[in-house]
Amino acid sequence: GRKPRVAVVFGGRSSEHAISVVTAGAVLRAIDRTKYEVLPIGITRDGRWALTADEPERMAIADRALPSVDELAESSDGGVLLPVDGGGREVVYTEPGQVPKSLGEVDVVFPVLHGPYGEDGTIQGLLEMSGVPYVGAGVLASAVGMDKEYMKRVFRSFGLPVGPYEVIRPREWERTTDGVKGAAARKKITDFAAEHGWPVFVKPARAGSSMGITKVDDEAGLDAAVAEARRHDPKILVESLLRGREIECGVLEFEDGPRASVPAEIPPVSSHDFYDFEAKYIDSAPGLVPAPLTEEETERVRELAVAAFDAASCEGLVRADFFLQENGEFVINEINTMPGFTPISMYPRMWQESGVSYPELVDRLVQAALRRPTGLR
Ligand code: G1L
Repeated sequence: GRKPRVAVVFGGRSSEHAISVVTAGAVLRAIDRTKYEVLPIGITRDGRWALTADEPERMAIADRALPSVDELAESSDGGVLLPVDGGGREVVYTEPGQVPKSLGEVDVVFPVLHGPYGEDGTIQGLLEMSGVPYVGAGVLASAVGMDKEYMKRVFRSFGLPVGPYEVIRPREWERTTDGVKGAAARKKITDFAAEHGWPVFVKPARAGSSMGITKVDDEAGLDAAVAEARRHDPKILVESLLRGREIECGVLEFEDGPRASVPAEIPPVSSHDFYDFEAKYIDSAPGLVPAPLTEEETERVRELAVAAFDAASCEGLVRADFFLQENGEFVINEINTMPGFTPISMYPRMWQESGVSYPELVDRLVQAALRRPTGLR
C-alpha cells in the first residue's frame, strides 16, 4: 500500500520557537523516507499555520542566527496552500490563531511544540477530535505533565516517592486576613519553610522549562519570588530543596510496552555558571550517560521511571527526572512528555547509550502512534 504520511508540526507561539524548528529539522532528517511520506507544517510566531518546504538543512542554527517558521515559509518555493486544496506553490497561511480546517490526508502527526497549545494537551485534544493519531502523550498525560500540582498528586496516589510541597491557589492571594491581602497565603509559605527549612523553591505550577522559578534563601526574598512565579501562573508551588544527585531516565514505548533507558546524571552547576540559550539547548547536554550508579540504584530508578510513565498514563515516551538523596532513596521531581529532542539532548542520548539510535527512536515513536486506536483507549 502507500506509505503512511507523517505531518511534523513545529514552531508556534512560544519562547522556544527556534528550538522547536531545530528539533523538527532533526526529526525530518532522521525519518525514513523509504517508509514514510513527510509533510512539514510550521506555525509562525504569531500563530499562522503553513505548509513549509521539506528542507531540514535550513532548520539549523547558521552563523548564530536562529531559524524560524516565518523565514522558512516566506523564502521557500515549496509552500503549498493550507488547507491542502490542490498543491499551489504560493505560501498561504491560516489567520493568526486559526487552526487549518484540514491537514489534508495525514496518517499521523508528530507534534514538536512547546508550552501553551503544544505540550499541555490542547493540540492533542484537537487531534483527538480530528481522529488523527499522534506521537507521544495524550490529553490527560500532557495536562498532568504540565501541572506540577497534579503531577505530584498522581505520583503520590500511585505510591511514587514525592518531596514536600505546598500549593497556593489564585484565590488565596485575593483573601484578606487581619486587613492584609494575601497574608494567609504568605504565611502558608513561611510555615512551610519553618517546617522544612530554607531555602525553598517558588515555582509557577504550570510553565515550560525552568521559567519563573526562584530559589529563596530567607523571608526577605519571598515577595519578589512569588511575584515572579505569578507572572507565569496564578497558581504557585513551594518546594523544599532536595539535596542529592540529579538523575534522569528515559521511557520509550516498545511493541510489548514501555521500557526504561540507561539513566543519566546531571552534574550540579555552580551558581556563577550562566546558561544562555545555546548552552542550554544546542550544545550537548552536560549529563553523564550512563549515570555512575550502583546496579541496585540503576534498577530502582528504571523501575520508578516506568511506574511514572504508567501513573500518568503516558504514551510513546517520557523523560522522568529524579533526585537521589543522601539516604539512598530516589524522589521523583517531574516528568516531561516533550523532552529536549535534538540528537544531542539527554533523552535521545540516553537511548543512544541503550542501543536505540536517533532514527530508530523516531521510527519507534511513529510506529507506537500508528498502533494506537483513535478514540477511547
Ligand atoms: F512527539 C514526541 F516524540 F512526543 C516529542 C515531541 C516533541 C518529543 C519531544 C518533543 N520536544 C519538543 O517539542 C521540544 C523540546 C522541541 C519543545 Cl521546545
